[in-house]
Amino acid sequence: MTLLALLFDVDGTLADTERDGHRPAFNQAFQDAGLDWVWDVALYGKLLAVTGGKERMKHYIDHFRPDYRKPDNFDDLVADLHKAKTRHYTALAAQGGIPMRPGVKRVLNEARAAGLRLGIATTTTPENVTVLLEHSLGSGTQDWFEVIAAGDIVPSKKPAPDIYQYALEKMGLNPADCLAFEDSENGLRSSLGAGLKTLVTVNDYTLDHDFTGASVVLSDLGEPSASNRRIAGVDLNQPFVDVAYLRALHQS
Ligand code: XBP
Ligand code: MG
Repeated sequence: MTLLALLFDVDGTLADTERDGHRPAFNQAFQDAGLDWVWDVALYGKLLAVTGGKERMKHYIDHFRPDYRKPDNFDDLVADLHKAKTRHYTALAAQGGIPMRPGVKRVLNEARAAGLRLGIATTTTPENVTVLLEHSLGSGTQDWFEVIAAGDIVPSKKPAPDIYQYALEKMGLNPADCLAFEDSENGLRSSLGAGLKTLVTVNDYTLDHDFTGASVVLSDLGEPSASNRRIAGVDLNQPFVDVAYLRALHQS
């Protein structure tokens, strides 16, 4: 079994986008529309149980706002709010305000140099990904990824395996020849469901998620100058992730 490709989640994995990116963008859209919907840091953590921004807004109304009377055109309202939210998010990302997580840029560069193929499988809106890559990873970096599988391109979002299966199919790859990178339980259920060995890097929102089935759970990818921490899974006795580490993890 040779490692041929790496498939990456975006939100929480490539960058810490949720708390200071998506969350304020939702709040700004709600405020623009004159709604009294306010998602603080703690509430947003609960809402992250549901992937997809439109799905998350509906979940919020159904489970947290029994007082709210839905208008007849509620689905249209949610769609409009989501468009506004995407404008706010992409404006923020275009300022380069959302940095890549430790080790991400280095591992991507090393993987490219080693001839590994790269893809993306995310539930977020496609333009969120391209703007983030362009401004936080670097100009032209979206071309590093053969496929950017994102958003409503599949009917069922994570934890369903559909988005990973879509990416694998577009790249003509067998799951056994790939590794997935995730940060959340929903993401892990999705990647495992598609048959992918998965490396998890946690963040503040996902620390206490159930990562049963992950090959390894790490604090982050680490850097040669800044070791990461292994939280669970196989111990390869290496203080940061590089291509040799990924090949060994894939074999393990
Ligand atoms: C990401 C998501 C997305 C983003 C918001 O999950 O759940 O909904 O929070 O993006 P994952 P949109 O990292 O598992 O892919 O508002 O564009 O949906
Ligand atoms: Mg994620």
